[in-house]
Amino acid sequence: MAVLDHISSQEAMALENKYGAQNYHPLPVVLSRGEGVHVWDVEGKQYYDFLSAYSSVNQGHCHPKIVEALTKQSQTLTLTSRAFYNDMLGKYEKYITEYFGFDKVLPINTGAEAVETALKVCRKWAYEVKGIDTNKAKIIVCENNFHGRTTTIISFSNDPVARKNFGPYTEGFMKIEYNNLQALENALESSSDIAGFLVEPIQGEAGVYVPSEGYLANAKALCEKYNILFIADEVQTGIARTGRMLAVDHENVKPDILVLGKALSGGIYPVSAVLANNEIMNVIRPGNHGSTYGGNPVAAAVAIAALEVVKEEKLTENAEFLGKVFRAEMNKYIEQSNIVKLVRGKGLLNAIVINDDEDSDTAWNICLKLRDNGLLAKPTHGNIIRFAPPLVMTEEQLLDCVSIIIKTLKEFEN
Ligand code: IF1
Repeated sequence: MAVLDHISSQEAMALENKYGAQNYHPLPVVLSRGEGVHVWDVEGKQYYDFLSAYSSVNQGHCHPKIVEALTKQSQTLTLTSRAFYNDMLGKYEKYITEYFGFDKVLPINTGAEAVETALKVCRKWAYEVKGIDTNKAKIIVCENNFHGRTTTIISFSNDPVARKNFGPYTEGFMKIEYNNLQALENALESSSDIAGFLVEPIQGEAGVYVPSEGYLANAKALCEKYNILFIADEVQTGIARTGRMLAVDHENVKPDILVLGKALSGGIYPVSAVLANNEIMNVIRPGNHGSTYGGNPVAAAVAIAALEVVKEEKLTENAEFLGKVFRAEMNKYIEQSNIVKLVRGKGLLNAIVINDDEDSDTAWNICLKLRDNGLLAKPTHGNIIRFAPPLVMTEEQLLDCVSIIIKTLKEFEN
């Protein structure tokens, strides 16, 4: 078989199972094309994408403007490394810092790398600006967090699957309950060696867990009171997903360090970024941090286009509007449903909680049926299904999706 020959779903899955490390458990569907809110499998069946590559494809699959930026730049100059200047990076840095209102950006590739970058910046700030004794700095994180898969990040995860047998772990983190301001204040009072508070404005992996109103604003105020950095991991919630440009905008919070990834490229290329003002970012000097591909010209061109699309197509407003429609329609159904307990979320980052145990396979089976009915979603835990379609969806398409979801759920009512 020539490598590029057409293959069936069965053949494609068999190849992945045989030759790929088994670090995922994908839903059995093999995709070969995407456009806007749709993807198609190798047999030509069309689906609505309700995962959007974990909120990366906010701008829709293969957005022509972003693809054009990629194509054009990739025919001109792709990678110089940061050993030299390139003519795209500065333009991008000006664009993204003005877009989000920070003095400086540190460009990098993936979400986990961006979180690592933020942690390093925070620690260096703690020693050089705040004045914490060498190697004493602590960063507060939340229970049930998801910030990526590197050794340091899994060191402060409490998911046994993510961390077991990957030790020894990185020190210097304190874990507190999410959505608990008292726990945050207690932690802040417990030590003068605290450098930062790393938080997801909505916990994604935990099942789209939205904190109480005021949590983020009050947490930020506490951080200010104790002179520690508020680090917002907006890798999943950022870039219009929750009906605001950033999820912290719902509470008018300005993070000290902002972490972005995923939709920063619209799913076209791995692009992530850490933004902060000078008094923080200036602790980073040549040689302190970097990555061969970070800030490459293709990434710069793609990210500018991806951010332009968000504004040009008013994706923030669309996510806010469609999210309300989605939850209202789902709530009407849930009133008379035995199988769905509730829907929660903000904008187009939502989840339904299935009325079954965490270790049941009901959510998985519902996702298989949704697939058969033309809509792709993935369970998180055994009883939660995340719904995060591209933000370029129309109201008519969303209502079509709602009817697919409800029709499917009805097959599971008892
Ligand atoms: C996988 C979840 C989503 C993230 C936040 C950093 C990262 C992520 C808030 C790291 C990544 C992903 C990775 C993905 C599954 C996924 C996920 F279910 F695990 F929680 F989106 F919902 N901060 N989230 O959500 O970014 O290094 O992956 O670019 O396959 O592990 P990355």
